[in-house]
Amino acid sequence: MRAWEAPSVPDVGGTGPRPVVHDTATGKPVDPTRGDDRAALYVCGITPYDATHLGHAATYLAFDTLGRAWRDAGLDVEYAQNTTDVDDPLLERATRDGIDWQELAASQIDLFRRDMEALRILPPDDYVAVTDEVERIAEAVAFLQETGYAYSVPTPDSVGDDLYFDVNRPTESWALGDESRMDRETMLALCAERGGDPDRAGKRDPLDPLLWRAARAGEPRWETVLGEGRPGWHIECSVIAGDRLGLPISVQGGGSDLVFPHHEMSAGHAAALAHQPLAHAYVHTGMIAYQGEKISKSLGNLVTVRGLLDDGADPRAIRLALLSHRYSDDWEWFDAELSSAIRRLAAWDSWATAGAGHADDADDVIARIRARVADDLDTPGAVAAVDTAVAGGTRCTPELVDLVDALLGIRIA
Ligand code: 5CA
Ligand code: ZN
Repeated sequence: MRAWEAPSVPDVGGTGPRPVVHDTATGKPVDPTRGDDRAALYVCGITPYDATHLGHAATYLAFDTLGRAWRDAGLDVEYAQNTTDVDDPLLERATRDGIDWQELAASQIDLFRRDMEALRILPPDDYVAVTDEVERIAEAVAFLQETGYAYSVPTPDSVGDDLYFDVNRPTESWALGDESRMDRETMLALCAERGGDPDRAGKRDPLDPLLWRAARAGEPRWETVLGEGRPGWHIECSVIAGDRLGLPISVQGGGSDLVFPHHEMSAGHAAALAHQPLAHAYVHTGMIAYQGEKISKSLGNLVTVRGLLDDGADPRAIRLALLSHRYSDDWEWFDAELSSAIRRLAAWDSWATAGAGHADDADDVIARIRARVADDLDTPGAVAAVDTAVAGGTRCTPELVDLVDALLGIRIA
């Protein structure tokens, strides 16, 4: 599927350090490329049923920064992202609003593309709609069934059986709890909250996730090797990541609400399919709140990128406001975030236009920004390095302007 238009990224002289990122699975900082000159990134995409909110924007911006830092370090980056364009929340929203689910998805994906373009987020090389991959996913599930990782649960009102993944069947590269490091009670609670069905009768373990949902009356369906139905959630990301990037990938990314069950189960499916870990590192962004609660489509406390742009916000200021927080922190959005970013940007712009000060320090500032971004994407540190240069009388050289553009995605002047 078409992604969105790529922003220009200037060529900057020299190279930055290799980025190190925090891996949720081990709790440690790692170089997820393991010294390789290729980096493979998969980031879980949107479920397209409502406008892009600041939480989504912050998450995609964090992985955009990682991609920029890898490129700056001289690596080849391959990036794939899905869009969950068939799933319960999308179907429920379409039914509620009396619109066709495919039209809803198409319009929201379009809006997402425009928001990503406005924010100058680098597009994935492969932007993959789940509805285009159903046959491939069904084949993978059929393979899991043949190899004993999937089992069926009878479904009285449907044309076939649902298929579930057996989390207790051993694989050499995955054990339940490895990626998320959670206890069983927490896992059960999170499953119930995040799309799982721990109480479904007939499962071997309440934690077993759905791999394939047999067709129900009125629901979208595809005719596949498994009969008619549609895929479960976690398997889509395992199959798309493996097919498009090859396993193990360097980083599996998303918000911290995907740690469990989504990334844990995706890793389990990958291990069962390919006897490989899904990723060398699982990297998670913090949750952004608004009005005291995590911003979420289901809660309705949305601050959308579109809304801010329609109110006249400079997209660079939205970007700078988000970059001023550490990607892994949970934080709350206040309207003052934007006004403070606008002020900072004005200071940076007039600094760049003035062209005064000592040019000798510019190389130190470049090195400092590179070091901060490579250190677990410390963008607040990088922003502070620019602030210090602005306040300290460093001259803004063309190289500095390019470096800020290449790493932070903001063109000043
Ligand atoms: N389609 C699935 C992933 S396969 C999904 O989670 N879609 S989503 O639209 O619900 O979320 C898209 C991305 O935004 C996910 O990585 C999610 O973790 C992240 N996200 C959602 N809400 C927030 C928030 N309030 N703050 C930060 N990131 C968020
Ligand atoms: Zn995903």
